[in-house]
Amino acid sequence: HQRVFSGVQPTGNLHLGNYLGAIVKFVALQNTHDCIYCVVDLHAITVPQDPAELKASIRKVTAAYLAAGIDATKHIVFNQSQVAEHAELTWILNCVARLGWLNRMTQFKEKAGKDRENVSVGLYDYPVLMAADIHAYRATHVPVGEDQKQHLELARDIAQKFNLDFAASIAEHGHGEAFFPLPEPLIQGPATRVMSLRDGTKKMSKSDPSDYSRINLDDDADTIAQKIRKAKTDPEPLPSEIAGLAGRPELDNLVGIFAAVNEETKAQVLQTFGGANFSTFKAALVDLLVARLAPIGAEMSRLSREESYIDSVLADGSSRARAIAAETVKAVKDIVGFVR
Ligand code: AQP
Repeated sequence: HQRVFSGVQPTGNLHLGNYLGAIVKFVALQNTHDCIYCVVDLHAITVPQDPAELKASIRKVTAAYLAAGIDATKHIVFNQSQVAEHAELTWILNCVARLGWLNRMTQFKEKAGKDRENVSVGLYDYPVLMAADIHAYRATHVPVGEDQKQHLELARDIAQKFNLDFAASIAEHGHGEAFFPLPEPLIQGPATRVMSLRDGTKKMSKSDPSDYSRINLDDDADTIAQKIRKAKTDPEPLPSEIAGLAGRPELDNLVGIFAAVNEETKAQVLQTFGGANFSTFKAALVDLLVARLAPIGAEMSRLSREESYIDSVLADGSSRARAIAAETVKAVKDIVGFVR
């Protein structure tokens, strides 16, 4: 049985990186898989959050999921904190994961920065909570951006160690040779790592202080046009071969964005625009982005006035998610040897 799980943190405005790296894939997978899409609010509080803003962000990410085309009736959309099994399974997996594995996580090193003594224990444990998210549903496929690849590998290592450590008990309880599947990361296409519009070496991110570094999903047409016009570039025209993107990270990024939105390869984009100057290419990119994002932004703004509807989607999704996660946690407790 194939099951997809993924999530987005409610930590601010969703941007084009989240959209192309993750949400577009969430939408496509609905045709072939059972999908569970989570708003990972427990992950969000690994760094300080204002309570009122957190609540608004949870609803906003939910609205973005629905506006982008996720069907919450055929699949499951919910927020993590409403399913206690995520936290419960995290504890058990904390006792499977090794300190040495977590010490190698580069996202922790980046986010903790120099103030390592002063970040939350939760920030350090973030990848184990992510493993629990996936394993609570025994998910087989996880669509994510490139930046989450290392965390996915950790989730596989945890599953594998659990399966090995408890192999006898797993068999004894009728689960065969392995209890947790090793989840496959789905990281494909020309925009698995969308970069800042101001600096082609930095990832586009919610926490970048400059709003000009990113396109938000609910930016209006004028804002999108202005941000793309101001996006950093170089003075040369576009190359017609992919090799010509080397050493031009800002150009590479814009070509990747164009390719992802237009559902073609970077090589195809360069066949069309090779030799063109930036103003021509940027104008075409603006048209493409506006056509794609305007309906999503409009629907997000409509849904922002439907708070009780959003909350009911999350409540319904949470109860369906809980039913699956509860079965997993019961089985895990039996395997580990708890009395219940
Ligand atoms: N720049 C990106 N390009 C491609 N994919 C991206 N993702 C994030 N940024 C990019 C993918 O979006 C999904 C949800 O991300 P998240 O919100 O859970 O985590 P994040 O990576 O912490 O997002 P940000 O914007 O970078 O937030 P801050 O600034 O707080 O660190 C994930 O699948 C992620 O890979």
